[in-house]
Amino acid sequence: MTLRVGVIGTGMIGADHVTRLTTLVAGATVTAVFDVATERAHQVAATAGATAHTSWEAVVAADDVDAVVIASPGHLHPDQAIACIAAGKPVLCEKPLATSSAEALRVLQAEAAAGRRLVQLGFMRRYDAGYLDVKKAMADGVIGEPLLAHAIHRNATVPDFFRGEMSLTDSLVHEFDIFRWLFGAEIASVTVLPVKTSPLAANGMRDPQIAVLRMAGGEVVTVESFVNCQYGYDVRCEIVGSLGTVSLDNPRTTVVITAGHRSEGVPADWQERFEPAYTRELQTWVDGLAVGRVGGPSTWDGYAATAVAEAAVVSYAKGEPVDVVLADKPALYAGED
Ligand code: NAD
Ligand code: ISE
Repeated sequence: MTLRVGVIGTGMIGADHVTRLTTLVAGATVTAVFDVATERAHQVAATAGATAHTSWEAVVAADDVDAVVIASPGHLHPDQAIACIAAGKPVLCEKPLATSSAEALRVLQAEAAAGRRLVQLGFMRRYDAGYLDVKKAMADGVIGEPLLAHAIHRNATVPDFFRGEMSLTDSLVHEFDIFRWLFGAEIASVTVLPVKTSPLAANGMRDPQIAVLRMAGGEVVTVESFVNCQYGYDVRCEIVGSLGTVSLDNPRTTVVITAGHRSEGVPADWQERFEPAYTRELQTWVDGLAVGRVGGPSTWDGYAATAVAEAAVVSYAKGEPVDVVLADKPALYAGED
């Protein structure tokens, strides 16, 4: 049976998800979309043969929508995800789950009260071949006992709507999730260190920044965030263990060697770098729903990552370490990885 999907938000990633669901993912079709940018919504709907609705609530309620993708701005995700839960419709909600831990907790409580998982978070890095290899190497003991990690997350530039704290709440939220997943532990505290600001930092942002994460198991992760680095999209990490290290580099591209120079490409943006991961994420979601299963990054993961981002914003303001305090984990999420 074909999964009929409604998409809320047809901006950059929403439109990409419509294209993927329409052309790359098996077993799904897009039947409904909504965006406050009406013209854009109609254009995207036309590419998929979908109906452009007049509200996001109408997408959730539509009889020809079995499941929903939320790709609107982060502060709208809680109300939209809770409406999907209330309608009993599975939802793939783009990150972040919310822009505050209190809002994220509202979604968590709604899903826990429903008694079954309906929400998967769009932490697509968990579907990236490179991160999966790193996780396997750590689990297989190849590097001995993992002790610490270094990571970088650089964007060439940011969209106009990007402001102040979004490098922590919208970009580094990926690292907050991926290191919880790699180390299999919560983040206990976060410190954001001021760095000399780039003269090319957009919108008055403090950019770059360094975040230091202390995992509950004692491991430490340093993460550089640099969202106006100019030269391309660059996401890397190295896990240091008691016997060696395992690294995630940019995917291999063509190498050109001429006249004493060796050069290779850098991905332009997240679309290029993580395209296979987005498609695998959506295919896994669709395949799971075909057998009545919701898996992948959960509402708990979305809540925990949002709580770390919130603590990072406080640390950014205070210039000191801030503990991450989490609510009790509902039984619904016990034993999930
Ligand atoms: P965008 O601004 O390009 O798109 C957001 C869209 O939502 C816009 O078209 C806007 O008009 C629309 N919108 C605004 N209010 C709305 C409403 N009430 N209902 C429905 N739509 C509404 O931004 P984007 O980069 O596509 O980001 C969208 C979300 O996806 C964000 O939460 C972002 O963090 C996330 N995202 C995730 C990844 C990833 O790697 N997983 C990458 C990019 C964006
Ligand atoms: C964007 O929203 C994403 O999620 C990208 O993966 C990330 O690299 C970028 O910094 C965010 O703005």
